[in-house]
Amino acid sequence: VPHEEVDIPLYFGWFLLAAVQEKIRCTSMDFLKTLDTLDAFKKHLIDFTGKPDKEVDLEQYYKSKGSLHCTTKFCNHGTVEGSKDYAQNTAVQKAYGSVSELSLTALFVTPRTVGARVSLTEEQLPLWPADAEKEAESVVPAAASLPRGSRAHVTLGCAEGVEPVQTGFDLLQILALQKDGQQGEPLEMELGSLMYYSEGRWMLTLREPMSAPACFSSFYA
Ligand code: ACK
Repeated sequence: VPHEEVDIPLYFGWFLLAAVQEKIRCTSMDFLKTLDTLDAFKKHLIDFTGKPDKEVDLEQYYKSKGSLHCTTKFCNHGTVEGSKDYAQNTAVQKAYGSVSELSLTALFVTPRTVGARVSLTEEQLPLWPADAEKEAESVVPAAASLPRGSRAHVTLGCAEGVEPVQTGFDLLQILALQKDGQQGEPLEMELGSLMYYSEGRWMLTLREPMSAPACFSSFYA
C-alpha cells in the first residue's frame, strides 16, 4: 500500500466527549420509549412491522454501534474521491484536535435508523465538505438542493442489517419533505414538536437544542 493511502483515516468527524454521550443516549431512549406509546405512532405501526396490529419495541429495535460522532468526511483510507484534498485542507488541519460545541436540534427515527440532527455553526461549516449533500443525490434526489450541512447528524442506532451511512440519507429525505411543505399538525411534546413525514419517518424538533462538546479528529482502524 502506498504511504499516502495509509495516512488517510476511515473518516473525519466530531467525536462527542464521553460524558455527553451518556446523556444523549438517555435522551434518545426516553424519546423512543415515549414515541412507542403515542396513539399517533401506533396508528402508523405498519410502517415498521409491515403487518397490521403487530407490536414493536423501539428500545430494542435499533442497535447502537460504537461511540457517538458526527462524520464530516468519509475517506475509507483514501479511496473516496476528495479524501486527500480534505485531509490536507488548511481548515481541517487547523481544527484537528480542537473541541467545539455541536448543537443537536432534532431527533429523528425511520424504520431504518435513529439519529440526531446537527446544526453546524458558521465556524464549523468550513469543515463540512462542499459536496456532502450532492454525494447523496443517487439515494435522495432532492439532496443537492438542500443547504450545505443538511446531512450533518449523529447516528444513534440502526435497525438489524442497516449500515450507519443510512442515517444521513434518512435525515436528508425528511428535510426534503419538510421543504416541500404540506405536512399535518405537529404534536407538541415536552421535548419539542413531533412531526410525521409518511413511511415511518418521524422528527422531533427540540425546544431546547442539546449542546454536545465534541473533538474534531479522525478514526483509523
Ligand atoms: O453514522 P455515520 O455518519 O455513517 O458514521 C459512520 C462512519 O462513516 C463510519 O462508517 C459513515 N459512512 C460510511 N460510509 C459512508 C459514505 N459512503 N458516505 C458518508 N458517510 C459514510 C457512517
